[in-house]
Amino acid sequence: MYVLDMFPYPSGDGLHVGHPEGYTATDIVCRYQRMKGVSILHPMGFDAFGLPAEEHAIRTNTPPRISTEANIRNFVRQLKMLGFSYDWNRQLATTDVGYFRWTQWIFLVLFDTWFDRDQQKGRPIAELPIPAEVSAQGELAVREFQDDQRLAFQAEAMVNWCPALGTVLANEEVIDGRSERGEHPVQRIPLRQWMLRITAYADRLENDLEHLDWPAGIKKLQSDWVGRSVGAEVDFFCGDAGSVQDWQKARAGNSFPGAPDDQTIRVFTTRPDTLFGATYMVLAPEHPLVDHLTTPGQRAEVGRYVEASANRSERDRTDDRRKKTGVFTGSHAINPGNGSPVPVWIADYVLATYGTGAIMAVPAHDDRDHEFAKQFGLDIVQVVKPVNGKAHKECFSGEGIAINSGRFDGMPTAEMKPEITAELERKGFGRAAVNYKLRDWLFSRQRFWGEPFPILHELGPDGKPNGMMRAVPDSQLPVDLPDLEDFRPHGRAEPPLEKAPESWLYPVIDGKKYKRETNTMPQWAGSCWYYLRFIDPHNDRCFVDPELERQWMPVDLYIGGAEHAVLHLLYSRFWHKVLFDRGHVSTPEPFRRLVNQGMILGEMEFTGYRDAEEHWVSSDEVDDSDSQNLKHQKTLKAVQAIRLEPGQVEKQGDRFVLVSEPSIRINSRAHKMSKSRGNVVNPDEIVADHGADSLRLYEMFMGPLESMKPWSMSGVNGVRNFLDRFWRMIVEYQADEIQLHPAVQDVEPPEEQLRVLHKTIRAVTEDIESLGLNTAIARLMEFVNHFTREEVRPKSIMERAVLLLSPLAPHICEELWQILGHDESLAHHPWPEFEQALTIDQTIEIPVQILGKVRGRISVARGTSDADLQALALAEPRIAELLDGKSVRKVIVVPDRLVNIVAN
Ligand code: ANZ
Repeated sequence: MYVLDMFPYPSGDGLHVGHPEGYTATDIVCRYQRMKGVSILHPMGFDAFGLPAEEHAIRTNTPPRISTEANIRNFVRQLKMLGFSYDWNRQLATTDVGYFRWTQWIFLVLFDTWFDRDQQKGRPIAELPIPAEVSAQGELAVREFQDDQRLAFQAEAMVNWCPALGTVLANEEVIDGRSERGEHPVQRIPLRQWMLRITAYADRLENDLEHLDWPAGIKKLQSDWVGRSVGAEVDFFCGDAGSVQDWQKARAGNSFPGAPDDQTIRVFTTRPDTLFGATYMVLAPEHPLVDHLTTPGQRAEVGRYVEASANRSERDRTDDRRKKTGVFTGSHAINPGNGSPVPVWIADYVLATYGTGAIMAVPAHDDRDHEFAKQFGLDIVQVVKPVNGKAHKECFSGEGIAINSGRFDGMPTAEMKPEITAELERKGFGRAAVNYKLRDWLFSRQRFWGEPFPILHELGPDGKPNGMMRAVPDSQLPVDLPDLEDFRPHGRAEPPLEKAPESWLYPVIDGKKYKRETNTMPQWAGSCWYYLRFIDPHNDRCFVDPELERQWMPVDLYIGGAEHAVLHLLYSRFWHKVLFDRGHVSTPEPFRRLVNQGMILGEMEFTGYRDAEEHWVSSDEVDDSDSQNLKHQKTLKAVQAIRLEPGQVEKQGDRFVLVSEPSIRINSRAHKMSKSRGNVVNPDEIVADHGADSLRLYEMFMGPLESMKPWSMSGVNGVRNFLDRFWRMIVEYQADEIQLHPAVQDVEPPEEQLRVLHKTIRAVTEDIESLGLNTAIARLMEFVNHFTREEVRPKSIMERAVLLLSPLAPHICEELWQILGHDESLAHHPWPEFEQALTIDQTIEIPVQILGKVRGRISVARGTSDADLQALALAEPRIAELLDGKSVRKVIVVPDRLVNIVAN
């Protein structure tokens, strides 16, 4: 069984209490499964490239490797302190040269692969069919053709360039035109970048989700991220009014051209059925036809608009709260549905990078178009009405029945979509089309602390790169980072590695001089495949031995935070599929089962008040000036409620409210832990004060693994108390000597006690299997409550209790195991078995019905015969009373379940 944690970024702050949450859960599963005799792979490593190390390096003027390694040492110390049973021989960091050598190798697999759409499969570039006209142009043309098809390719991309940070930023890192870190201005500039063609795998990434045992929410997020949209492409004529008929004639006979010319605006729509309601069109400001279609009178205004939108991020442009802006180009196009001329506008709510970068606007049925049309006084024509009702006055975006649509009137939306698409196809005006939200993955960064690309640029006669590239030969991997005196960014969109020594920058290979690629890979690269390297971490011949890979893959259980729902989990699935297609791994998916741990919030900030009679008062009723008879309390009551009702944290707006009892809503809130709030809990302190087992146990006891829950110091005290009681159930101190408690005796247990034991074994076993770890602990607490009251605690029962607790609290249990007389660790001792019969209650309560209504209950021994059940039911006093004077027609008995009496 392969049990994997999402490996951490080794930040300078050390472990956060959020880390041990998932790590404890997987550790419990591993310890339990080992005791069941299962062979376990449970590794840990570090995702160690990334900005903070580099920024720390710049601030302190030390190479990033030094601080990274110090941070890793601290993380390892903390992880060991918590007793996680990792196989430390497999420890790795993405920054290890011996690791990123293989990250570079996998990059070269991507570089060597093209995607065959017919086979839906990645194949070696050598197998790419070359069109005759390309081969005719010679070797250079062939290589260019191949380079354009590779899964790793270079392209000019609009990027968010932040001069102050000296790097390109992801869209998520830019807020209102400024960098999230430091709030520096960000510009949109075109830059030659490495891209990975993840879009080729869009359908497979979506379809293969179906077979994964992942939370439904994560699957939906991934599916939305891929964002498959089915619809049609439609061409609108936008040339000279006089030549529209020639254009239409040329199109007749099913000739929809591969690319539109400058007389044609091509749009993508998911609602071809609304074509008759398209009253205007919108081009993205970057659309290639903007210049061509702008009339002289509009030129100045259009120019200003295009310039202004260039600096807005996509996220900003599609923010629905922003007022819509746009300008008229002065031109018109012809609606191919009804032949009407429609004005062509440009507006930044249409993105150049989605669909065709142009839309037909249907203001009666699309909210954004509606808002735009209202603002600029454009026509709004209803073409769909609700199935049962009149056409809406405002915007109706649902499906319904066609109106104002010529021969399609009366047709339901679902029927009209394929009908009108087929008609457009016949006329050569359109075709069915699919679009994806997923974009190709911008894969290069202008930073120092990342994996160098194993790519060489050929030099032209002028000594500058001539645009041709080759892979660094396998024998020359890894490409290590050079020693750089100065690795800080410098305000130009140029990577720090440009300042590397000549010998690094211009290697000579096979007698030929090249320039190295100087971008580095993003932090995501190393985490895309670390789970494979864990299987065979020291192999220097290949990235993983195929035999071992087949034995361990796929990962059986992967636990980590939900913040990785899309990027990491999508990127690694993509790489895995490429490796699968190329025969390097044996499974199409890497992670069979995924579980997200819930976020741990800071301690509740208690803002509840009680009046003099101890009644809760809402905080806005509190008059601070008279605090005489009001007590502002951080009471035990609130804290206990968290402990006793795990998961009972309710989200209200942006805060989390705890409901302790149905009638009382305690006014308190918990926030995400952050340095600025000062609510961060340090695991080192918890372990120093309460012990590692208390931290492990508390993290599991807070609530269901997957729920968000607030930290509570009194909760930690609570589990520590439990561990103390567990200890004292078995151990006693006599004059500083630890010895077995006198109640622990080598005797045959009575059945009563065996029943408690076997029920506990069963519950804990089932809870661990289903990751219900909080309830497993609750069951052990009940066990301790029972046995601390017993005068005699048979040793064989105490031993099994220790085994049951051991996956959760291994340190204290190993101690107890020794005290109970064992020399060897319990880690591989067989897990206790339960006897089914002993786990079932002997006396059960059975409902007695009269004519199907429950009228009474009888307590009987399990397995009581039908005849006895019938007799007992009829004799039950309340039933007998109700039956008085009636005649019993029939008695239906379901053994151990129910008795139903038919009487009238
Ligand atoms: C006409 C229409 C009528 C549309 C209607 C919707 C509703 P999804 O589902 O996200 O794929 N669209 C197309 N390309 C666009 C672009 N580059 N920028 C902004 N919007 C674009 O969305 C597809 C719909 O989004 C398309 O269908 C188009 O508007 C718009 F009642 O066309 B629709």
